[in-house]
Amino acid sequence: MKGENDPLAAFWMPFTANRAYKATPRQLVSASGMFYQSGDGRTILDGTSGLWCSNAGHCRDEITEAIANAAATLDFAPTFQLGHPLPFELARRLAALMPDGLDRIFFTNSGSESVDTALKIALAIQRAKGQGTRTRLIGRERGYHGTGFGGISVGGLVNNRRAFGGGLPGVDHLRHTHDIARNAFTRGFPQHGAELADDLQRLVDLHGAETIAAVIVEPMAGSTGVLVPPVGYLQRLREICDRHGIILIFDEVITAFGRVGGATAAGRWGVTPDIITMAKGLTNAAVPMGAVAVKRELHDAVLDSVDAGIELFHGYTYSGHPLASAAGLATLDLYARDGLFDRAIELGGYWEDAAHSLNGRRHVIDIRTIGLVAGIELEPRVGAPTARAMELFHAAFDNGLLVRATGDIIALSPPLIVEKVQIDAMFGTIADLLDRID
Ligand code: PXG
Ligand code: PLP
Repeated sequence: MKGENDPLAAFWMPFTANRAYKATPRQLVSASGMFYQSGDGRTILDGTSGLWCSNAGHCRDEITEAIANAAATLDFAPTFQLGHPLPFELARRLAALMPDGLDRIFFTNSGSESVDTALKIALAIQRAKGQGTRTRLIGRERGYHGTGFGGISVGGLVNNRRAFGGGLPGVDHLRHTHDIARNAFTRGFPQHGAELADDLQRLVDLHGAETIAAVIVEPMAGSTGVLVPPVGYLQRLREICDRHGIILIFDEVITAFGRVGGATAAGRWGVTPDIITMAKGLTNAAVPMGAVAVKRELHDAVLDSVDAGIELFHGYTYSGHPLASAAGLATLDLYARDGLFDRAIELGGYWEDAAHSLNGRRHVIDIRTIGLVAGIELEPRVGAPTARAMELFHAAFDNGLLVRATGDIIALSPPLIVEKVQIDAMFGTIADLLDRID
């Protein structure tokens, strides 16, 4: 705007307190491996893989080169009624990493688009199977499924919903599984709470199975503050879905690509959903891309439901974009070559011990760990919930460490290339800051 002299004003930043940020801007200007460089010339250890996404570490040469080659060879080509080689190849590679049977892949550009795509595919599947009365979608309290209208409807975070009207009709929610009273300071899966999956049976009894298309949950809820599923919980959800013809969607936007060990949480934890959503680590976040994996027989039901013509009226201009596909292929190569899906398994014990060493520190009311993820829950400051974690986030950044703050929880999810000394540095910095922050 004419006369405006704040160079930061024009960018309306996502999920940001814009006025506060612009009063004290903190910027990242370059990255390599485990580290960012800040605008004021400091080195910042990345404790969060960016936003849970740069799983192989930053600016990996193999990925950068693949993107550059793709850009110079075929900058863009439509995938509506045409095609180009890379997404076919990436889909095949991705299908091979998915749990058995989930080998049909739809490409999107983000986690939010993957969620909306998965919900629409679930509705299309039910209709194709002659179950057109099944239009209800079930999410879970404290769930995060991105910011599309579908995602916020099934999501369970009140701030993400309340400004935006009623959302999709006919949505209901399971209760969340967070229970500090019974499960505080658990390592791995909490013992208590499998019975919360019976909420799905309660909703079936309330609404009738013939109205319910799908249930969507994060196998581990990340954004809301690292909620690890209770022992047996996901298995029980699977059983109830099977009993009632409900499609089970795992939102693996965070958990896929090595975060909890293995290619997916579904594979690692031995519970197979019907649909998996992914994004983030798929391309190491170097180019935006998401994907949805669907069980072949469910995909086939949709294809077989029309005699000729388009089977699914859905897609994005950039579905299977050449640069993203190239980045995805290079990323999967890197994960395989360097054994990165094993890192969370190899380092899990060390990580867990390091995180739980904060047990007993001031303000800490719970610590949760799984794979290469940790959630450190702080006692909310009286009269100012979330302020303490936000202060710690800023102080950590100023002390050379990037963490995530969500509510009163500090979340950590470093690149899978993290070394033990860096793990020590992360929890050491946090320990010092906990002593210093009121
Ligand atoms: N589903 C899940 C489970 C997610 O974690 C999305 C969908 C949406 O993805 P996109 O690509 O549309 O943002 C996510 C994203 C955080 C944080 O700090 C988490 C996400 C995004 C930004 C911040 O926890 N998760
Ligand atoms: N809005 C308009 C006017 C469009 O023409 C299109 C795509 O052609 C879209 C939105 C959707 O964009 P995208 O395919 O990138 O999601």
